[in-house]
This record gives sequence, C-alpha cells and structure tokens, in this order.
Amino acid sequence: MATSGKVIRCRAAVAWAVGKPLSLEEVEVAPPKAREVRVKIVATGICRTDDHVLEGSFLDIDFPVIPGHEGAGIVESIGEGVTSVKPGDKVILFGLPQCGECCFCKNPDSNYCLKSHLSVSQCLLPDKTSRFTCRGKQIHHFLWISTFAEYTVVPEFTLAKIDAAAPLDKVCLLACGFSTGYGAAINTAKVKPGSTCAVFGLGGVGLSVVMGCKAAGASRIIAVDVNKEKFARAKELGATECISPRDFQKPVQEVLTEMTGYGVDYSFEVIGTADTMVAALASCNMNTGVCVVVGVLPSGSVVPIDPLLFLSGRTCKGTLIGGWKMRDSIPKLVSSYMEKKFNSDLLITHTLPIAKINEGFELLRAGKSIRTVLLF
Ligand code: PAD
Ligand code: ZN
Ligand code: ZN
Repeated sequence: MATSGKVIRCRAAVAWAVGKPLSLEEVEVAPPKAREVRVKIVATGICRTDDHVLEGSFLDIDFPVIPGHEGAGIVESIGEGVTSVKPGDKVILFGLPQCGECCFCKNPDSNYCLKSHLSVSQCLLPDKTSRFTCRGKQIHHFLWISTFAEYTVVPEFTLAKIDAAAPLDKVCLLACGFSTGYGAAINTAKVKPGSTCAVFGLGGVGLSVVMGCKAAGASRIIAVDVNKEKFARAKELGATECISPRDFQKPVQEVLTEMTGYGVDYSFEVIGTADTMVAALASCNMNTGVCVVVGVLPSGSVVPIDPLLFLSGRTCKGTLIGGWKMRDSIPKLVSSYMEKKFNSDLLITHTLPIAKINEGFELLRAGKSIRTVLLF
C-alpha cells in the first residue's frame, strides 16, 4: 500500500481530559513496529465502558487518550514478524488480548490474559511508546486498540482475521458488547435449559445477556431496567417479563424472590453500580444461585455485601468479555453471525458518522440508544 511505512494523518476522537467531550482532531499515526499491525477502522460501536473512561471512573487511564474498543476494520500494513494477518484482511480488534504465552492464556478454562489492562497498563503499546501524536503532543492508546481513530496501531495479539464477507458496520459489536453479554450467559453462568434468569440493565450488553439466556434454553427471563423504553426490544430478544424497580415499594430482590419462589437460578448485573450488584446477588436463590457481575463499577468501589448471602451456596462471579478467548473465538463468532445463529444487528439503534461521536454519547446517556455504530 502507498501508505505503508509512512506516518498517516487522519481523524480521531481525542479525550484531552476527564469530563470533557471528545474532540475530533487530525492526528498522526506512526507505522507499526515489530509484531504490530496498523488497521484502518471502518466501524466502531460506543460501549458504556468508553463513557466510564470519559467520566474518569475506569481504572488507570492516562490522558490525553483515544478511547473506543468495539471496532472492526481492514489491515493497512504490518510490522516485522506479524504472521496472522496481511494488508487487506478484515479484522476485529478487542480490548482483551490473547497473547497465547502466559499461564492464563494456556489454561483452557479461562480467557484472562496477563497482558490485559488489569495487569499491565495498555495506555502505551508493549514497548512503552505511543504511535499517536496530535498538535505536537503524544496521545495515549486505550486498551491497546483505540478504535475512535481512523487508523490505529495494535499488537498482533489484540486482533483476529474474520470472514472477508462480514459486514464490518455490524460485526464490530462482536468486539465487546454482544460477545460480553452473550458469553456471560453461555460461558460464565453456563445457563441450563429450563432455568430462570434475571438480567439487570438492558443496554447493549444486558440485551445480549437476554439473547444468551434464550439461546441456552432458559424458560423464564426477567428483564430489569428503570427505563421502560428498553422493554419492547428486551421482549423481542427473549425476555419473558420486564419490570422496573421504580414500580415497587420494596427492594427489587424481594420482588424477584416473590415472583420465582426462592429466587432466580442466574442473575446478571449489567449496569455497574454497587446497589444493583447487591440486588442482583440477593435475587439468585440461596442454594445453587449464580450471580454474574458484568457491569464495571467505578474503580475503588466498595460494595457492602452480607456474607450470609454466600453461606448456603450462592456464587458470585465476574466476566471479562463474556469468557471468550478472543483470538480463538472471534472468527467463530463471526461465522455464527454469518450463519444467522444470532442477530446482533437488533442491538444497533443508531448509525452515525464519526463527526457526530458526541451525539452518540448523548444518546447513550439519555437512554435513547442501545448501540450506536460510528462510521469513518
Ligand atoms: P448501557 O448504559 O447501554 O446500559 C445500562 C442499562 O442499565 C440502561 O438501560 C439503564 O437504563 C439501566 N440502568 C441504570 N441504572 C439502573 C438501575 N438502578 N436499575 C435498573 N436499571 C438501571 O450500558 P452497556 O450495556 O453498554 O454496558 C453495561 C455495563 O457493562 C457497563 O457498566 C459497562 O462498562 C459494562 C461492560 N462490561 C464488560 C465486561 O467485559 N465485563 C464489557 C462491556 C461492558
Ligand atoms: Zn465494551
Ligand atoms: Zn496471555
């Protein structure tokens, strides 16, 4: 390609400081170094986690930064030693790497990688430098992938080649939102046929949990949200009942326990607050109930939990991107999408040009969108 080996000037949405709207800027993107890939981003979704970054509640993010982690694009050029992709390949980028070498990557039962942001900061690439500059300043990467940039440079183990026929403006959601929710039900909770589930929070991720519970054969899926505008889509995707905690005088965990006898088999917290985490945990039955925490609580949060909730056997567990080993799973998830085994397109309520990125965030904050896909 004509741009290979050269610095590319292109558009990117930069977060200069906490609490400020994103600023669409012209940035310079350096060529990839060894084991890195430069990707032309075609489409990227807006996930609530990006909003947590903008509000400063997501752990250890260095500003200025280019957020975005739900992207799909086309390989522009590759650095030395890259073997899994070549220029022109369609790829999905993910914020949870799979280095394939660490002890967790080698464990078939886990998807966590020791190169993840929770273990090592991903605000700079593995060689501790950035490939982005803007107005003479170094700009940080986000989760190594920064998909709110027209071109981004990423380590090879944060992307996977996908079917050349896949529509990038749709399958970008498989990078985070859809895969997280669907996998939380299928991989993390391992929902059993005939079971009862409660899903707290009906954003893009929560609705994907609903889809996962349905695919796993749950017979009752109770969707919980304070925004009743989300209920119609939840029912379309498989929820059997929808409730708003605001319609009851008593705590929602008591409502769910009454509705089900002893509590649900599986509960999912897909919001990210301490109160809803406690409510979700108390909503699953005291014996075999499993609560999966998907929502990302502000870093440093302390959650007051009565330890007696665990004494009789309840389990509470977390999930990162729905338990998928991403490099192995993304091509398969895209194949399943192409075979229409699930319809993640139903999560997309808005498609906007990248220039309207702040409008996309406003729609999310106002509860008007489920997923907005931004196009470059
Ligand atoms: P979203 O903002 O689109 O959806 C959140 C939903 O929760 C909205 O429909 C709200 O109306 C609803 N809600 C808010 N407060 C309450 C309440 N008190 N009671 C009931 N409902 C309420 O977000 P999203 O779907 O993009 O993301 C959801 C969370 O999942 C968020 O915390 C995000 O950071 C996290 C996430 N985790 C992972 C992971 O790997 N664990 C991946 C992606 C996103
Ligand atoms: Zn996300
Ligand atoms: Zn690893």
